[in-house]
Amino acid sequence: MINFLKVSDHLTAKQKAIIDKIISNERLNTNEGLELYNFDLGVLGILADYINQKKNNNRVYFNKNIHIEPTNICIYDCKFCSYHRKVNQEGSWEYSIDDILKIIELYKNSDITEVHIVGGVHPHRDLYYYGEMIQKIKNIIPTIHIKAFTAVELEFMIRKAHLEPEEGLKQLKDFGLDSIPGGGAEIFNPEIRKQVCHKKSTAEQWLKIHEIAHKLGIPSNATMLYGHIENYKHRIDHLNQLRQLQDKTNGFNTFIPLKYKKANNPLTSIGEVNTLEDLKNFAVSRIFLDNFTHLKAYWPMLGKETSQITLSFGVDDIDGTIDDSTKIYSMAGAKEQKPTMTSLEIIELIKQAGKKPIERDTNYKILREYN
Ligand code: V47
Ligand code: SF4
Repeated sequence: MINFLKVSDHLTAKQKAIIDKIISNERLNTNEGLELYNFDLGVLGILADYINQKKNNNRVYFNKNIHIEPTNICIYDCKFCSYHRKVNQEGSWEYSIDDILKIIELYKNSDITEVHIVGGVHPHRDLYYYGEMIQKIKNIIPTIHIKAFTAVELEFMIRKAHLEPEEGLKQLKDFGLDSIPGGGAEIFNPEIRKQVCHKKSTAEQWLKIHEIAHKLGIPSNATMLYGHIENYKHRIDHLNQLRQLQDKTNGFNTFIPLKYKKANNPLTSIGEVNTLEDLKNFAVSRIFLDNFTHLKAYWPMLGKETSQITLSFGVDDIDGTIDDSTKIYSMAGAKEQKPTMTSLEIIELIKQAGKKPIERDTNYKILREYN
């Protein structure tokens, strides 16, 4: 399948050399990674699919989860964020621990395997508050996997509790934290960070939290917010820093490119990148991140149709059934305003793409295969 590309007249010598490296399983350097963005989209798709098939065969994973956003109150004011509010500002909300436990009670006898908890960085809530929250969730459903708090939320709640990151993460693990979601990474480049999220955790802090978590046996995900003011160089630099940490720890489960959505935030006027750009970005990520097994398309944001197409561009995971409404994207104009998909719908969507649906747990243990 790949060999015909070697003789294609449409490829430059540089591109042919890159394809040779991919076929021989050699790592691409950052210049070669950058060159990937100049490839024809069809060629990129074939290369990304080739790598994905080697890593995951025809499998496409999903899980059964719920998302809870405890609050949109946040001390930061990221320019791409449509969701954050200050304390007492109109449109702010905060669920109490009891409110959250009432939601959890609804799922006591269901077959969800994961609770994903991400929200704003509340000025008055520290590690002990969130520790109590996750401990009480586990009291209600002891087998549930708690994937909670971005590195940015963690960095603040641990600092507020006057602890060092390692001690803080140890305590959260004891409270019941099982893994860490990938948010807060945005784009690691300091100049871009200064312009879009200048006050919050630095790239170094984000990477350090994940590194320590991995050392403590807490796996995590990684994200990249793309399609705003960054350029391709910033994206490859971001992927490279993730690849370096993964070499060191092997603690990342999956990489999730997050497409910037433009509604109701200060960056609105720059608009959104198109679907072809999304597909290119998924394919480049799949090819460059040779030490990540999984690549996730987050369907509530991309929409069901685009997510289905990404399955031919290196993606092997389309997240979960997400049995509630997550506001961080709907407020930014995400495709799915009320994101729910039943397992049957997800299975059908994967099968239509010619792939094999697999229900997984958070750490990619296979729970059920569908033919
Ligand atoms: O860090 C905020 C992003 C992230 C916008 O680990 C936006 O499985 C697009 O952590 N347009 C938080 N994105 C979400 C997150 C997450 C989501 C899905 C799966 C997982 C996982 C983690 O949301 C933030 C930021 O990058 N975000 N505003 C926006 N306007
Ligand atoms: Fe706060 Fe997260 Fe929004 Fe930034 S993206 S303002 S940290 S809620």
